[in-house]
Amino acid sequence: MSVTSPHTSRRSRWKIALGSALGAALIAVPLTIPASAAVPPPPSGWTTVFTDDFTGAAGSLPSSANWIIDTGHAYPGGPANWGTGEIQNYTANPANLAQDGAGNLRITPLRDGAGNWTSARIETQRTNFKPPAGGALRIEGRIQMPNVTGAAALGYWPAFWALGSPYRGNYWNWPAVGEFDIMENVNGINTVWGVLHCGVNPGGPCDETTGLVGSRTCPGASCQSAFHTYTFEWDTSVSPNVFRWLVDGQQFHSVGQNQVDATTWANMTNHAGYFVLLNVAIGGAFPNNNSGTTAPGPGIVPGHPMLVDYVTVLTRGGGTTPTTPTTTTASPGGGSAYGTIQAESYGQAAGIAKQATSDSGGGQNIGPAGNGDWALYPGIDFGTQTGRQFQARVASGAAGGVSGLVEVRLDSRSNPPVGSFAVANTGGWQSWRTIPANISGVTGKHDVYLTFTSGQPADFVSVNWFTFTS
Ligand SMILES: [Ca+2]
Repeated sequence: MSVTSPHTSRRSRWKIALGSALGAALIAVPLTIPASAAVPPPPSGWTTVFTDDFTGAAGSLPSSANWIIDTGHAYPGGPANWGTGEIQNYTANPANLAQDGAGNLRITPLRDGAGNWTSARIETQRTNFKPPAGGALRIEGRIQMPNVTGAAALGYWPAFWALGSPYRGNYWNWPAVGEFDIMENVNGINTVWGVLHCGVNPGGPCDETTGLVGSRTCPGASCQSAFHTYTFEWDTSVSPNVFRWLVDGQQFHSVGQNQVDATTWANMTNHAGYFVLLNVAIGGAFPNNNSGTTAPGPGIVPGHPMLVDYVTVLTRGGGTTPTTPTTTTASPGGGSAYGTIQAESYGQAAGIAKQATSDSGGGQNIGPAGNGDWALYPGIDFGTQTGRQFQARVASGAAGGVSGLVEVRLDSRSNPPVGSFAVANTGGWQSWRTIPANISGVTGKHDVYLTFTSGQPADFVSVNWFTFTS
């Protein structure tokens, strides 16, 4: 998925086949590949860092601890039509997005009686998927594309992909932050496209808005008629470093570090990492350019889901970098989660300074903060309503390529974050913006920790205040 301007060059691989295909009878063909499989154990030397097997109850949404559900026609403040010209409205309706009770997630495009399209798009809460230093990262999904071809498929655009973490909350820094299209497909063609987007748009080292593209037909059964395993690897254990794209274990595309300039490579690899997305778009630049028509075509048939058996992320090699913060004094804290919580009101903190803020409202902010720093706000009350979003007022004068995560954890710094967002330079250490992030539903009273995580040693964020909404 190119996220800003329309693709211009991925065109004319396929012409609409009107006629004979339309008259063909529907024939039920038994699947020879299991519809759902357990996530395979990590190969020797690899460690699983994220996995979702989508084994929830039929009709249930995917885990909110793992996934953010994107809705509407754009990110708040982001490019219209998700930057691609796609026409559908994304929803959190189980008709568009649900586990099937048989081990798969289904993303189903639908069209209502007025001709309006809906579908779904999700992205991982985590934005820090990257290889450990000197190691490798693997992002893998077992997916069956919407099982529809020909004129009935003209306008379908399923995708399994990843975006650089600084995109979240900014939305205007593409393609410098990097985009890995692990699996893209349009118009029901028996082809998987793998794409790297990077650098500047248009043109640049990644030939935007096309990107650096590889493709092939699916091995064995078609991409549409069967599950296939789509894999992306980022290998820093070899020189030059390399990105690889595979389908069913067969490599079909690669881009080496020596194929782009050093600054471009650094800008897409030196931030906190990537988040993973799954969606089925309808219409937009890629299906248009590929067909030479305006998608969706008149013969499109809604209701064919993309099935996702699992998504898993693995790393190999490198070492972990434990953080060993030191604490300062405690205070009683308390207060409502839904009021404005001044960042400098923390009870305990590590690596945090208070300073006068020039943000509206004045007072103080905390920071700059960097990897391993944290602040504790004890006894924050979410009450009986369910807190589902976190917003923080942040600023960053971090150097180019430096970014990190602002994370919310409850009751212990060793608990996994309930939500997070990525921050890179906002224009200066007193250039403030409010960034939202979903959190998994929270009720009751908790000790709230803000924790700061980055792959770089430099400080990356200051915080003026934060709040929660239900
Ligand atoms: Ca599964």
